[in-house]
Amino acid sequence: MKVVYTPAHLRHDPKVSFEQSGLTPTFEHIGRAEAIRATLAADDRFTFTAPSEWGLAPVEAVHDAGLIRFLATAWEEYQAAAGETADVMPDVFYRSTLRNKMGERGEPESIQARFGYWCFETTTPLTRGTYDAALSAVDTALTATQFVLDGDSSAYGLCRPPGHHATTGLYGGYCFFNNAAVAAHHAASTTGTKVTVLDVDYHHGNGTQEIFYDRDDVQYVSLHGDPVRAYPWNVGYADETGTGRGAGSNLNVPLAARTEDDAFVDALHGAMEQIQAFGPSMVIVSLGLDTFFSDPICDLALTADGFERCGAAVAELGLPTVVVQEGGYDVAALGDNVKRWLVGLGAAVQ
Ligand code: SP5
Ligand code: ZN
Repeated sequence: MKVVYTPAHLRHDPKVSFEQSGLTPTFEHIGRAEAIRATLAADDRFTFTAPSEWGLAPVEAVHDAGLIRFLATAWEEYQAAAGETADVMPDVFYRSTLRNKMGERGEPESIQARFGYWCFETTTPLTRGTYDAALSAVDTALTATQFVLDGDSSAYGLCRPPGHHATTGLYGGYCFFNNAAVAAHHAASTTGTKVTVLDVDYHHGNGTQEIFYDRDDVQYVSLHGDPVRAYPWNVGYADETGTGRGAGSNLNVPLAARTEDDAFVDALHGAMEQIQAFGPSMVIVSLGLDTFFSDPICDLALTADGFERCGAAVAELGLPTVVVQEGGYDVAALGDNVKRWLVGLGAAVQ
């Protein structure tokens, strides 16, 4: 199996974020991707390749031009306005209800206020090289997708930063550009066929859901911790099934705390019936390993064996499959957990 990786992710180097009423070291850090790289590089079933450069057009096809423009220059603008800062986060959020009877005014002028216009929470610091790293993660997902479009049965994009929380016009949840969504749009639009994004990260992929919610060419299917008790709290409920042309092409499966391998694999098989009914030409997996029993910020209870069973279950679909990296924060186990999932899918097969 080809692994698409680039050290460009090292340029996104957050150290501290504001979470649960205090400053904490970031759970999402460079060590995550480096742990995965080291484990896969030591196994000759995986062949490493660098991403090619795709430019901005595939990103512009999915994201608001204003968000892209903001991320491209925000670091420099903030440094010029506020002086040397390492990790930049908003302190005032844009809320449309603030102006209520006065109506929308749109993006504010000051760079401080613009952070709160384009970002939805406080755990996603912007650092000096974040924009370049985020674009390289998109390139990584697109390059893996191209290998599969060109005939490989599967490929893995070691994307960092992750992507599935980024919506059309908002970043957050450690995500800047939605790597899986850019890849899915690229595959669906260039082939004229249907594509499914299957999201098995612990957290609901609110961004991917929002991007495709009214479309009938990309199905979004997600298994995740019930948002009644889990981030991103406001999205990810079972009654969100799509709208307009997209009615019926969104499936959320919220799961109980401490869900174990058997129940998760059962839920995955149930979701796969909906994928078969949709009839995609390709599956893009948003792979989070934060469903692991010892993940520091999540509460499901999967094991490494369970991850291999999940990969094997997805292989039963018999569809070309692109796997893109999302979350997973037990760094000591992360490389092995990714490897087990990919081995289950069929890492030894081209
Ligand atoms: C890509 C991805 O996995 N993003 C996840 C973003 C979650 N960020 C906030 C999580 C807050 C969890 N706090 C739980 C503390 C448990 N002790
Ligand atoms: Zn997650």
